[in-house]
Amino acid sequence: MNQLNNPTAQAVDNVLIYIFGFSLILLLGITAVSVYFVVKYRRSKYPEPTSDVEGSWFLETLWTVLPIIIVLTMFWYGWTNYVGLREIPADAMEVKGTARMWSWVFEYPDGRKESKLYVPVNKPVKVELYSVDVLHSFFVPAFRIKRDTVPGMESYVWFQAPEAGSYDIFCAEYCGVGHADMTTSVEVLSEEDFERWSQASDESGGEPRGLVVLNEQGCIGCHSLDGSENIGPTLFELSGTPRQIERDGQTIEITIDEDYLQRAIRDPAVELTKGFDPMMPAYDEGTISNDDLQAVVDYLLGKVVVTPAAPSGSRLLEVNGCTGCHSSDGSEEIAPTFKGIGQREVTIEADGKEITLQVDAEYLRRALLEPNTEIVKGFAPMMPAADYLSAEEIDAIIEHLLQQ
Ligand code: HEC
Ligand code: HEC
Ligand SMILES: [Cu+2]
Repeated sequence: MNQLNNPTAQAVDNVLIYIFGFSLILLLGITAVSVYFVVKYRRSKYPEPTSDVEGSWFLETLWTVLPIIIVLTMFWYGWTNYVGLREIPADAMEVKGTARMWSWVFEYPDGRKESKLYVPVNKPVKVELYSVDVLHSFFVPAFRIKRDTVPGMESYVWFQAPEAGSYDIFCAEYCGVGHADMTTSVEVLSEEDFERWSQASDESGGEPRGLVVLNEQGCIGCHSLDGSENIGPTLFELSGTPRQIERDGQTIEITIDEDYLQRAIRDPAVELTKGFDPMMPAYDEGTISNDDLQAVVDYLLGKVVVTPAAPSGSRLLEVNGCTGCHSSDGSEEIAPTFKGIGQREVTIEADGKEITLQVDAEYLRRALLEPNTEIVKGFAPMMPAADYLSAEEIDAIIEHLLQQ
């Protein structure tokens, strides 16, 4: 990988090469001299000691001072580069990285959560590290960064990715069943891609359906949404507004309501808004379905409150680490699989008794919030209580699981 612009990797590599280089020179040099003397002064040639050297101030000083200097340069070089690894550049972007059994979750300042770490290229990124349960260790070999996450303690690393691409993230803690499965990646995006990614309204938010239809059908080409008149009347604040319309050659006054709007879209030529030409095309059911028509009308009447869409269950399972222990393909290494969970009977152990029951919403709620009062038979009580989730998130997960 291109090491330019990869400051953390450069720092570590330089020190490694420096220390390793000196060690190699000393190893080879000392070994060579030893071998040379062993051969030269072998017993068959010199059965008795011949040297009468009393000592040499010069040599003794040299081989004391020189190694001290070399070792001190190693320390100095290592220390200054280590300090560089701990000093965050001022313009660094911050992401919170949380480890849990057995997955990573990355949380952005706007609250967005992802199971992969998305970052822009050539920008310093600070990852604040936390653990909610046991020791884990955040390790990205490509950037030569590794740091333990300790429950109850905050730590951090930083890096700057030199090229767009995907770089492995591992958990380097090996004392437990699942750390080795905690693999994910740093997804380095170009600046434009990252911009697009940040703006992409993920599952939450997004445009109301009515507005989407208005845009898709080209209504906005003739109608404004801000009060200004165009080829057609503005569609701003229509609810309860009086209108002069021409019907059968007569001008009458009406108040805009749902029925009127539906007629205005399905059969625009029948009632013309006074002062406008009959230019609006009719939109039949083949063009705009009844549902979409309703969405448009609701939107125009201001009935649509833009609320974030309900969080999607499958995404919640991923970003909250549930899929780190639970599979959806039927395999059961650490925990029961989610496959078919909505339809099955489960045998649980509670208060020392075994009970078999049908999985339903109530059972799932208990399994999520008090996982250790009823233990699924055959599994260890290792499930963490999901009490850090909001009520809506819990509902969304339960609904999603029941459909599995
Ligand atoms: C080619 C231009 C054009 C397009 C495209 C168009 N309209 Fe119109 N629309 C008009 C004109 C002109 C009028 C006024 C004359 C009339 O009532 O037919 C009008 C009237 C309306 C009215 C009645 C407004 C009022 O204040 O009385 C509604 C509602 C409306 N349009 C909705 C829509 C919707 C929804 C779409 C897209 C599905 C759409 N229009 C597409 C030109 C257009
Ligand atoms: C550390 C691993 C781990 C994590 C993380 C985890 N679980 Fe579990 N889960 C288990 C184990 C082990 C069991 C079975 C033992 C028990 O009942 O406590 C279980 C049981 C369950 C059950 C009951 C399953 C059944 O077959 O009756 C549900 C539902 C469940 N988990 C949902 C979740 C959800 C949702 C999340 C994420 C918010 C999650 N789990 C996170 C380990 C985990
Ligand atoms: Cu781990």
